[in-house]
Amino acid sequence: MGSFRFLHAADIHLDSPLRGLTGQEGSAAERIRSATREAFEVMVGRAIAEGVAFVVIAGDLYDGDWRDYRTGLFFSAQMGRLKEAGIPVFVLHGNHDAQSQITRKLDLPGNVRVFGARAPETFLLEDIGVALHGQSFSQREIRDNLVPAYPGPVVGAFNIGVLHTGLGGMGGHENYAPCALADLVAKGYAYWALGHVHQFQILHRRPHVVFPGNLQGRHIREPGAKGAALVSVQDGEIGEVAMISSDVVRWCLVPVALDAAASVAEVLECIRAALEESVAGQAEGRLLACRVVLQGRAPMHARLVGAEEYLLAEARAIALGLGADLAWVERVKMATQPVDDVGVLAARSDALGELQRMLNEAGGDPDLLAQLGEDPGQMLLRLPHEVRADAEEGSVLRAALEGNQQALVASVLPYLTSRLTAEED
Ligand SMILES: [Mn+2]
Repeated sequence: MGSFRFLHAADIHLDSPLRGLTGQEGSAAERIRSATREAFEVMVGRAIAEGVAFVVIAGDLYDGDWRDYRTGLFFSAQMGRLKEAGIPVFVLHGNHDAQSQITRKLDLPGNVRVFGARAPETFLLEDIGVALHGQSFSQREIRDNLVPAYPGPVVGAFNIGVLHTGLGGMGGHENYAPCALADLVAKGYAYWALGHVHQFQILHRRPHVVFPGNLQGRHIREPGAKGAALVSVQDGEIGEVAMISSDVVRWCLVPVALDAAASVAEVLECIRAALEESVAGQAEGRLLACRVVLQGRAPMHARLVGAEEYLLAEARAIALGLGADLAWVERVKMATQPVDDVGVLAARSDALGELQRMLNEAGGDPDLLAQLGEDPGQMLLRLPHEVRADAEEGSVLRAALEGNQQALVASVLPYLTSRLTAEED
């Protein structure tokens, strides 16, 4: 069997927006708008530079139906680059770009082959002895295990299974085309080129089962380097599986401890230092899209709660001041706590203490809690999956989704308290 390298990518979501980055000022705006395209160009350039034998795209090439033909034209142009370099491309469609989701279509360059959706299809690369097996999604929701219908391995070939799957329901991803790792391992293929889960991971070696992750993170829950898998095969045996980065905007959580900040100026200085450190340590030359998280037992807590808009503007100004295209602040999240805890307040004999005791009791009032759960509960059920999956740990929305009315009431406490105890400027 041959020696060659190939590139395995997935979840390109071409032309989908990066969430939370609207309102960007300056030269980085264009970079953010075109990030998924630029990341794809980086990947294609890398495939050509590395001289890969072929490229596999394991689903969700498109984010959904094209707004116009430009998305398809861009893809064709990139495929043309690979065609010139003599590199074939094998494309499988997933839940986002399932047959039923895409109404527009363009004829593709001759080096591109698309896996059919009615049954598994096999493509052979006879010169290097490779067989690729795959089945595209016909519709968005594939709830059956597709693996049993995939054909057995072609004897004497290097067999690759291409599949878009939630596997067993991993990390907030809808469990489409579910299957077990054991199903894949038992199939007799050498490599499973998976897609759908947006995080690079090698789930099994010999045979290899790999998620390459997406090419470009699209929101704060997709932080860090993103890219594709570059796979080396020597005499039919897999050698290295390397992650190559293709992201042009990198998402990053920036925690800022405010325990020692005693003035607004010192708060801003802490934010500046944290942003500088993140750019130096994590950006690797990319534009860093940051979520600043203010935390700690902060003397400035009461002054900061409710000042999110101001803090966001200041944090963005600081980021822009670091230099051109270095950092952008998506959001400033308030997670500080007051130096005095709730118990101290509740013990006070004044009106504030009374409010605190009242709110404490509200959390134990079954009638109030039941009432809180009813109407919003119905509304929450209608939220799209993406919104529900987006609800962060510890957020008010997450508490509401989990029917945790007690946490909802508790979330009101620190806000009211800090508003009522904030000193006037
Ligand atoms: Mn998917």
